[in-house]
Amino acid sequence: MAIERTFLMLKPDAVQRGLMGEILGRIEAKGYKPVAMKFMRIPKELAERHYAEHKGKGFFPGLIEYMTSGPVLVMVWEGDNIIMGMRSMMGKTNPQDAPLGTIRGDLAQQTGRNLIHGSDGPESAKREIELFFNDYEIQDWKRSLDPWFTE
Ligand code: D4T
Repeated sequence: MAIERTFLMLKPDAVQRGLMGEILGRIEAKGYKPVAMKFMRIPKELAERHYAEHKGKGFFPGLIEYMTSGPVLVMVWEGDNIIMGMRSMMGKTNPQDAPLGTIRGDLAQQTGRNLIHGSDGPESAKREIELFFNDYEIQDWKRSLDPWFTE
């Protein structure tokens, strides 16, 4: 068992389309545990730092404009192998390559409106959690249902 934490973000399209409940419901039903949540408008400078690896690419300006166009829900969730588990639940970056049953496969059409971000590995999870949250905003808490999700 590898209990991990991952950074997730419901992007502006998820908020504007009223899909927060639908997406959070899937993550909760899986049994993952929320440890931090914040509803915020990302400043341009923070969006550029978050997506620093894509700076210089053709889609970068549009990506930053989209990500800063309205409020987002940033979160930290915990679970067994959650980083890869959430990547599977989200489906591929391009929703047209994401199978039905995944968040993007069921609910999105285009890469530029793909609803959700999730860290792609332990190092990016650590970097992204630290970029968006202070320690006091992250809750270590026990849930009485935990033993029904993980042995
Ligand atoms: P995020 O980071 O948003 O969860 O996306 P992924 O981890 O699934 O994919 P990514 O880093 O390759 O892309 C980051 C972000 O850029 C947008 N994008 C990407 C885009 O608008 N056009 C493109 O061609 C690519 C590759 C979508 C997600």
